[in-house]
Amino acid sequence: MLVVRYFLGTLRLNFDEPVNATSLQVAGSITLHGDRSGIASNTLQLSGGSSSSASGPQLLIDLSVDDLNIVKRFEDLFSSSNDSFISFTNALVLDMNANPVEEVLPGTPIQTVLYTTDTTSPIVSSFDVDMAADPGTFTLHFAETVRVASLKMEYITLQTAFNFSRPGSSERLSLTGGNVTTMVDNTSISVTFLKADFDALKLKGYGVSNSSSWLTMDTAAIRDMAGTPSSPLVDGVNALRVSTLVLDTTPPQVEFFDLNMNSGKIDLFFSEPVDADSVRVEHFSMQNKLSSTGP
Ligand SMILES: [Ca+2]
Ligand SMILES: [Ca+2]
Repeated sequence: MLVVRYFLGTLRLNFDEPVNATSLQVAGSITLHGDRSGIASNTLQLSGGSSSSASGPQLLIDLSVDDLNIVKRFEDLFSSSNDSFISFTNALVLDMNANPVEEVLPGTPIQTVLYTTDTTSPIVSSFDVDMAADPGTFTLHFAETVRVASLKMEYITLQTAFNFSRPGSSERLSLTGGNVTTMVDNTSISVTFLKADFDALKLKGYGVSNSSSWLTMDTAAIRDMAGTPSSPLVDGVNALRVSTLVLDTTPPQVEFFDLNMNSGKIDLFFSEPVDADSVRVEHFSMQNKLSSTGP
């Protein structure tokens, strides 16, 4: 008699007699199956896992982070008790007299009797910003697989200090949009800024240094594969500083200019925001043909 229980990435195996915990061999022994036939594509042979259980009739096995994130990418593998089956070889574990466990063949896997869903909120563990591209990009990293399509851009606020609310000169911008470039549900998600947001961030001095690049997020900015909403990153509490920042080292370019002979004004239009204080008019020259030296 054997009972499987899957709980937040932990398999609980109940045996009909005590087993020797030191003989446990998870990698290559256990296969997870998404259906009773055990032959469908929604299967995963575990590549690892660990247990701190003592010898006895029950073993708790923590799936490896890699295996768990693969499981979460499936829609139909260990998402409920209906698609939670396992098989294992007799290399899995020995009893107290060194007899191997009776194997359960892949064609007749056993079903979990109790399934507990993933109720742990995903949380951003780190984030990166690239200010060199135009528009730039940012990447959010999570400890678990998240559902890419659930990202709500307007729940994300970038700010130039840990604590925006404290009196000072910090600035912030809540994103109005952005283009997710990550196609498959994963533990990281990359987004290209909207050009308008990106230019506004530059004007606010965001992304000039690590200490001027912070992230805050409202609750439920994204959801994990079980639909559990993400935890917030709160201004002045757990706002997150950028990990890897690529600075803007690309020169601004003049895209076009207007000349008004009545007012005597020239308007210059650049590819990105420029610092008005840095303009040096004496470096401008005007000429009446394409080449000043040509015919
Ligand atoms: Ca979760
Ligand atoms: Ca630039």
